[in-house]
Amino acid sequence: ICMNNEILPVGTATLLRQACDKYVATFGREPVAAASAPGRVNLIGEHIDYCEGYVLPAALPFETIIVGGYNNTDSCNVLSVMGNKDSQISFPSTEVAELKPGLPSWSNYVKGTIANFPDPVKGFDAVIVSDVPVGAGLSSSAALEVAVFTFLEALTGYKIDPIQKAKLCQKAEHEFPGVPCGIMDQYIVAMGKKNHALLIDCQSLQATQIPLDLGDHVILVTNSNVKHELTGSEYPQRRAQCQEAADKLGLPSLRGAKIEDLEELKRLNCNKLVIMRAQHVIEEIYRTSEVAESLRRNDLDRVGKLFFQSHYSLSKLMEVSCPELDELVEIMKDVPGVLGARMTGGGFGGCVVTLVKKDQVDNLKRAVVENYKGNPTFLICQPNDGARTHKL
Ligand code: GAF
Repeated sequence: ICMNNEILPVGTATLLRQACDKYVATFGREPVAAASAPGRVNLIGEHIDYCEGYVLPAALPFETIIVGGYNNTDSCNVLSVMGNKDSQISFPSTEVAELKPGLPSWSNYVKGTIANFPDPVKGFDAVIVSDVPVGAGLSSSAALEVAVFTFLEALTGYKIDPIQKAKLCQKAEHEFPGVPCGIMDQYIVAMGKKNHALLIDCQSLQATQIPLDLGDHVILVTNSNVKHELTGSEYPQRRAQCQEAADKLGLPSLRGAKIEDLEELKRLNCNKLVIMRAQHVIEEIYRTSEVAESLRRNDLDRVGKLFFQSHYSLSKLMEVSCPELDELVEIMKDVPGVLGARMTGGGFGGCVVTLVKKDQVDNLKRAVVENYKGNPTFLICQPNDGARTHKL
């Protein structure tokens, strides 16, 4: 649903009904199990999860929903109605262990998750629907993995601790789509809390709930609607560079590094790019804790300043921004009521998060629509609960 360039969530009840109707029409029976998992937006702590630092994401009211049931055969049939074209995959339940990545690309998230589900799966039919924007850096992939996993829990009755669930879904993403992601997306998608962001310690995997009660301010998410290809090799490269810095310092990860260590890296003749990545990570870990602290104190001015700093660091040191995201932040920084803005997610396209006064949101949108060269869309971040099952 799109009004004035604003994307509104379809709503759980409507998505569930769509999925159930499609299931009945396709498989000729009523579904018996249903699960959902949301998209997410990261407030700060970017390119930090794989360095074992702090991240601060929130789950969104956009969801991926799966309904289905056993079919008394040994065939697994999954129909996706994401996007405007239906697409179905089928494979024998006896060959789950032999599943391999391949086309269509959405099926990798499904197959990877089924292959990593700890309990044997019997033949089933399922339908997937979603209103999580795809390719926007809002974690449609983690939403799909965690939704599939939660659906399998509902179907089989095999329950698992949500941290383990997040880890298995992360493993699925490493093995099938082949993205060496950190734990942030699967964690927040599995464990998000309504009206809260989670300050996740990616080392201990413990999280603190931070109420996102912003008074007369809101977090606006602006989708640049660009996705640069070429990103395939960039993400693993950043991860490797951060690990190289940690290795040079004799540390398991950059979590343990301090600002002074940058001098040590220079002294060790470390590659310049590696030092830039390390500087981003070390400073961003501090910024993330400080944003959580400032939110608790209700010091939104400080939160905004840290958002801008984070963006410049991602753009200049980590080099994961792109002209369109930089342009959006530049436009936004001069709009009244904007306290801070930064790119969010993996980068090279996707979205900007902006902390802005509620009564200036329309003004901000106008400024963006008039000045941004692309086609922006907007959504308001209203934090949602993480994955859950639904009674049918
Ligand atoms: C992507 C990854 F999947 C996350 O693990 C995280 O590293 C993020 O990029 C950057 O913060 O979403």
